[in-house]
Amino acid sequence: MKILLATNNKHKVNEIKNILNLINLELLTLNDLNLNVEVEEDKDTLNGNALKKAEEIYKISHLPTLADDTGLFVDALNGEPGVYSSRYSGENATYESNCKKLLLNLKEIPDLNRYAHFKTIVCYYIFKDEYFFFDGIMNGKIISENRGNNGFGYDPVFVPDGFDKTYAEMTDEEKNSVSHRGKAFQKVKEFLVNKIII
Ligand code: ITT
Repeated sequence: MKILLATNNKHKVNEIKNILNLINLELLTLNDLNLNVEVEEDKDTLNGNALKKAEEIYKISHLPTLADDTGLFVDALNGEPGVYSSRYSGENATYESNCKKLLLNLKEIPDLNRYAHFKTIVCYYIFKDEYFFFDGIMNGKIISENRGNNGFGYDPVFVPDGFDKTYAEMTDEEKNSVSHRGKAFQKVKEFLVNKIII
């Protein structure tokens, strides 16, 4: 069985491939199909963006498609950057500039109050108008400086609950075993194994 991953993010592709390592499943990327598509994430919910990405890519590829949308929700900032995590520091935002802005905005917030969570919504778009959602959340804290070189995005500033290292100080396997995306795609994996029998 073939499933297309609707993402241009190479880090995500690696994370997802490590989880959905099923014998009868061929996971294709946009790159594999030479699809140079950028879907605008203009919805105000993770579900809305995940569905939009999966549906638009399905319409082009006619393949069952998986898309995820993820956000970092910081309590002391009323849930910011949330759905707008990728462009938190503006149109030309980079991972570095986003982390920098986040740390700046949390400068006055004491350690005890730096709670945050990552949330992932995955949309699995199977046929026209037939799709399913899966979610994954990881709670943690935002530290006051970048630590670690692995991963991407806000990984260097996020310490998941139960650990004293950031996502960026973990190996891919460690991050996957506890992360928001790891949890959501484990649910996808169970769904594929149990319902579709691949
Ligand atoms: P797509 O092509 O799949 O849309 P993206 O990089 O735009 O890839 P998202 O919209 O899902 O990814 O995520 C929005 C931002 O949230 C992303 O740019 C990162 O800054 C951050 N983010 C997402 N997942 C993350 C993770 O696992 N660790 C750290 N930051 C993450």
